[in-house]
Amino acid sequence: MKKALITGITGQDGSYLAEFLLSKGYEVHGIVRNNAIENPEHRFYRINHILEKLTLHSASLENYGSIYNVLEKVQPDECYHLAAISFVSYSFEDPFSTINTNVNGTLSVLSAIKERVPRCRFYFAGTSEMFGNVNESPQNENTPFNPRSPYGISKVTGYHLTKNFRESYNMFALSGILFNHESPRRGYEFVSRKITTTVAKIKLGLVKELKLGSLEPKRDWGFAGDYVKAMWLMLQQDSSEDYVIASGECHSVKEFAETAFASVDLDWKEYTKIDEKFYRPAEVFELKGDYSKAKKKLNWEPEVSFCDLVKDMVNHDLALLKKQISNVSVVR
Ligand code: F7E
Repeated sequence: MKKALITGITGQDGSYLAEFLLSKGYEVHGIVRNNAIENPEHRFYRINHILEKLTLHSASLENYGSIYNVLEKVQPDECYHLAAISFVSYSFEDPFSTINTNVNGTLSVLSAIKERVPRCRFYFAGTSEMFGNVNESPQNENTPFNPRSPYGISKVTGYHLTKNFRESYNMFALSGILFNHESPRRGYEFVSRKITTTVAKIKLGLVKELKLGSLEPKRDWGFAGDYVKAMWLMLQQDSSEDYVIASGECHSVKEFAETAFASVDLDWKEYTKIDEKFYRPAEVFELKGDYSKAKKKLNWEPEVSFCDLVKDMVNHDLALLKKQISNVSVVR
């Protein structure tokens, strides 16, 4: 039985990946922070349904010794390094934590693998934010990086660390350059989930408006469940190479909102307001991925369309809110 170790297992991608690897017969281990163990109900809500099938280890990306100990103990065949400070806006507010966690955390995992399990295959969660301000569209594996945020900079550094360990120590280490990927498990701070949950609240009469920053930026939005399959496929190849994973379509924030409101027969213009507090100091205006290498070499393609993704997220949020409302009435 193959063993996989996932950092960031409690997040959106970690939870889908854990489910996927369990379905493939893997023994799945995850690294979680101590405060997650102290507050399991809140922190483990995405993995509660599979908790009994997982082995969790407490460690911190900021503490090399703790990562080293987990690698030594688990001896995984594959390691998926997904844990990171991933909210771009927050990275402007606290660039020090972002750089520290994302850069030193990646270096810790790579170093521990090199020392204790050099045969372990390593996946680094790269991102389209590494491309930043682009001069060519769509972006592929050869497009130059020009990051526009501390988050993007931290991920470019993680990408180069991964490449450097591959080249220097002959490790099977690669980066998946994933464009935006969403789902009903997405955190509420990201624009997709903020829109779908607020649309559901408006539909149920719980709130009156949706406040957003800039409506013009365009993103290439796919379904997270599709993207974790690509992560796994990358580690099953004969050689370690980097891959762009995307839907190949791009839509503006405005189109996302329009589609979400339309799915419950509401007009986005009546409810959406601009609030400059959500503007970023430096914006990335348009990203669109070219996943042709993944299609050719991994035989991977996205399965969920933009419209279905948005509708699924709204429907999920409607059902969740209705359940919460009925639970409150039962308690009363
Ligand atoms: O913003 C604009 C915002 O925060 C998308 C992360 O997973 O994908 C994600 O990064 C766009 C930006 O995601 C609001 O300015 C407008 O242009 O949902 P987001 P992101 O920054 O694209 C990449 C691939 C990652 O790797 C990241 O970890 O939407 N926007 N109004 C807003 N964004 C937010 N969050 N909130 C607003 O009110």
